[in-house]
Amino acid sequence: MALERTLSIVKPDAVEKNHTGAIIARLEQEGFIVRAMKRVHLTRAEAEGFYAEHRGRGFFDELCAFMSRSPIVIMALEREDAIAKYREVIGATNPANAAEGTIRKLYAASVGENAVHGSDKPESAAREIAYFFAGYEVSPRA
Ligand code: DAT
Ligand code: MG
Repeated sequence: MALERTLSIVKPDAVEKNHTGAIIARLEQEGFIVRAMKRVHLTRAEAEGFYAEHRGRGFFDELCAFMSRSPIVIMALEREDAIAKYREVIGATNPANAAEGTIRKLYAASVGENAVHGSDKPESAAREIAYFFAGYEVSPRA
């Protein structure tokens, strides 16, 4: 498996609880390289654009209100098999179903406020990284 990138977000609930550093430390322990990183407070429209695939679902308004509630920390991460490995490390969407020791099991309170985001497939990772980072920020020389 070649090197791959995934888009990671430490969501408002985890940033508010000061878990950002612990989550990044865990990701580094798991072999992820932080290729790009920033802290931003999304507008509602920016959150809606990011989660456009979920528009029309019952939880969409709640999700976008949550994601624009307070700052988030966004990272482009790199490692072998990054997308699948990252989803393994964060655990199931609903923390009640997440395996012991996963980031969501450790830090998330509910399915709506579940501490972290991760891309689900290569096409999503490419779109999501381009949504938040300019090309020069994630270029091979960056
Ligand atoms: P994931 O973040 O694990 O990729 P997803 O893409 O299915 O999960 O959904 C995106 C986010 O939407 C998820 O992290 C939390 C929220 N969400 C999903 N299902 C929900 C539900 N049934 N109730 C409330 N929020 C939900
Ligand atoms: Mg998803």
